[in-house]
Amino acid sequence: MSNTKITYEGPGSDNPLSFRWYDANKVVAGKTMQEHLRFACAYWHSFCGNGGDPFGEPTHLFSWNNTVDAVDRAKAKMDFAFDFMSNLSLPFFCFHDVDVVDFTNDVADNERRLQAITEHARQHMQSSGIQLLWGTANLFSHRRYMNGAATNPDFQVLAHAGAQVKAALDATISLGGQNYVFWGGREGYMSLLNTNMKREQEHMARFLHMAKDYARSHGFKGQFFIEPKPCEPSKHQYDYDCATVIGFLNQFGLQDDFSINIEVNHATLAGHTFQHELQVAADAGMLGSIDANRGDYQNGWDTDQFPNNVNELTEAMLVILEAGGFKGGGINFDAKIRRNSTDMEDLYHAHIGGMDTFARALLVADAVLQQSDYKAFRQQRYASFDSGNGKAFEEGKLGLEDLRNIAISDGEPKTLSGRQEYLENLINRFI
Ligand code: XUL
Ligand code: CO
Repeated sequence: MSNTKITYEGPGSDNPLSFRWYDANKVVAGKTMQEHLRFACAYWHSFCGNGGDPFGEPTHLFSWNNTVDAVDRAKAKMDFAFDFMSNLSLPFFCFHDVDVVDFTNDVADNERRLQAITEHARQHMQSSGIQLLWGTANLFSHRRYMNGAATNPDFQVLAHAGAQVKAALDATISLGGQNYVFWGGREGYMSLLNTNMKREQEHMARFLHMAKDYARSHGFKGQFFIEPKPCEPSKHQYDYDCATVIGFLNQFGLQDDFSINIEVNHATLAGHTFQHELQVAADAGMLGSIDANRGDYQNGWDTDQFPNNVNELTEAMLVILEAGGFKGGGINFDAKIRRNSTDMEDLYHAHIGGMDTFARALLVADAVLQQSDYKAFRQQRYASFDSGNGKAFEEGKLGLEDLRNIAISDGEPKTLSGRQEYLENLINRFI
């Protein structure tokens, strides 16, 4: 597969190794598809995920795993990764520190390893043109983080988290990374009986300020993203959903530097639709980036499957387009092929499917916005606030007694349909 360049062949193609909808340079709503979508490959799933699950050993066996030296092994993996991403014309990638090179318990040795692989990444980035959408530190896999990282009750664990974030920020900055992500998988608790929630959250805020101050003083101009998730692996995670994160950022003075990276399957685990979470973030001016995947309707955990539902993604693209796009971010495929998808072709099919589904959703959403009365209907629904007493209410010119008097003088409101089925049909009309 190493020289298989995937190209756009159009909807009529029967070639499974081609794009039917993603046409990178096609202009939609004033920008190319590539500029709108800013696709990124998630290093951890595509090049580290081995298909193992709690019940079974790895099924995805990579040749580089036989290389003994850690940095050489990491380089072999990276050579493959850039080949793969180039074949798919993926413009960005995202990584955790431990995805790109294996870590030990030795802080200084880990820094050395990360610097070595960062140099290798720089060469690949220069020759391929692929850029870093965001970097991050894995503060949840090592056993020392079992009680949290920045929220750990033991300061020495927090110090280790700081060392890792410093090194990951150094790598991100030196590679020209556009953003930096914090996903707090273990920043939460398993039992409130042993947890001081207030103190832990204050520690997290202090830690985030330290990271931000360090990065800013080392020239980092990008956005920091918090990635909400309600649970798993912790029973309760502090970054539960977008609304919770927005409250936290505002409470601790982090709102100017941080916005949100919204993951589809995390939204649904929180009991929300993905588009709900997008809208909450957009309304707060914090729609930073997205982790694209999908969950499974029949179970309640993070299955991280590749996106394939045009209808749902069209609702998401409507929010993204109306918000004016992402605040520095893009669409990172935080998704994995199934345990029994064991051929390299499967990884290609997965990304092609995800990219095509988003491209098609973009086209449909743009058509809904441009060619239907979707926008006009939504505006008209609130028309009673555009003039008269409704306008006076919005401007803060009425009191509660005024509402009472208007209720009497203007009588019983008309019954006004929300037209949900009509609007749902609009999406199908343009698919
Ligand atoms: C876990 C998850 C992470 C973050 C980065 O559910 O989504 O991979 O995206 O740490
Ligand atoms: Co994610």
